[in-house]
Amino acid sequence: MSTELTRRETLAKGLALTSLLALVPDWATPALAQGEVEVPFTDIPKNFNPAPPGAPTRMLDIRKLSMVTPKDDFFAIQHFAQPEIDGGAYRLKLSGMVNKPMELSLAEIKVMKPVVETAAGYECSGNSARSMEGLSSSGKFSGVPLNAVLKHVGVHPDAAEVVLLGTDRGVRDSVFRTQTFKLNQQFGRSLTIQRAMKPEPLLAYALNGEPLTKAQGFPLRLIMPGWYGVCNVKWVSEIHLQEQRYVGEFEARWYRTIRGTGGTGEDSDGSTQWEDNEITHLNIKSVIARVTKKGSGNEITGFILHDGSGVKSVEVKVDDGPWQKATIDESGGKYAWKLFKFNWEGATPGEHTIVSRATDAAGNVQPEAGPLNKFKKTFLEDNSQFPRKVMVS
Ligand SMILES: Nc1nc2c(c(=O)[nH]1)N[C@H]1C(S)=C(S)[C@@H](COP(=O)(O)O)O[C@H]1N2
Ligand SMILES: [Mo]
Repeated sequence: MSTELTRRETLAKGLALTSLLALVPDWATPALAQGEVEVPFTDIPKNFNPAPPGAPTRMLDIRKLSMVTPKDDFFAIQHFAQPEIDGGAYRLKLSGMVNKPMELSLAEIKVMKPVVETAAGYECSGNSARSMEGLSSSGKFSGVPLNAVLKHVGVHPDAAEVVLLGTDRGVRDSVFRTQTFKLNQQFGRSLTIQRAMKPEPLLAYALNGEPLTKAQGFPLRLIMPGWYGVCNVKWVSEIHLQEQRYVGEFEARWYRTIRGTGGTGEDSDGSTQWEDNEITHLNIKSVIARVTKKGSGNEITGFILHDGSGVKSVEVKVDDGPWQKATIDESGGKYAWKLFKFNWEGATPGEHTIVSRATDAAGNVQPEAGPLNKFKKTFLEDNSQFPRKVMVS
């Protein structure tokens, strides 16, 4: 009883953040493939609804896991109302330290070369167990590399920062020392010119071969493969080049993680160095998404979010058993999420706890929540292991 309450309270707190608390029916069971029998999770809060009809925020029901997330299941989240943009009237403004300031129509952008398709898997940096890890998806984005557009307009030699501004804006509290201001702010994120000129950043106009929907940033968005969702600016209206650093709300204030290195991670002992960490590359994370009956055993399936630099292993642990290697499916491409499977033999009837952990090529091991929380003070970038409870019949 009390555990249930605690979990609900935690969930409510987390969801308040994204204004997602929906008191609607149970989390519907996803369609199973022919002959597939679900081994149900017992840890999904009763009132948890990942996609309330008409709600601007949508989570993926992770039990519907597939290598390519269908466009209507793709998660969606943003800070302001989703702007309605007329594709015909749309113009992308290129301003600031460019040789030829200009405005490009969607048709002009769509004929630019090269046309690149990149499969990219990402999550919101606020994704965690509180949202049942559903603020994540992986899809095939196509568009034109940002560097092609920048070369087209010509970059001034002193330009150091590429600012991408969304059409969306709204009134937000801005805190300066002891003062709070109500300011009308536009969503914006920036990249250094070095990062912007790399081949990966993509100005995407399509997802899975279809034009972006309004929720996905129609008509044009940035995709930073291997980075957290916040970097993927939707509804891009202007790209502005400047010499000084961009310090907008969503760059310099909101999307920072307070992280420690060294020592024990306790504030008081003085040996841990604390710093504000910019939210960029995805931290290695694996999540168990579904369990099904398979022959005499059960099959555990999940996904891995990563920064594209390689995943060394994923392991699964059942109850107090040993860590055992799972099989990784990397067929989605370098920056797509990876899937994993584990054959769970000899499961006894009753409730079990199963958990996964991934290790990336650099040797970073997905941490347990306890140790992670000692070194990370803010809630963003929670890549902790997510133990799940299932009922075997
Ligand atoms: N213009 C704009 N782009 C935005 C945001 C926003 O509020 N405005 N939110 C960001 C955040 S926090 C995330 S996690 C991703 C979500 O991308 P998705 O809705 O396509 O899944 O969009 C990013 N791009
Ligand atoms: Mo996000």
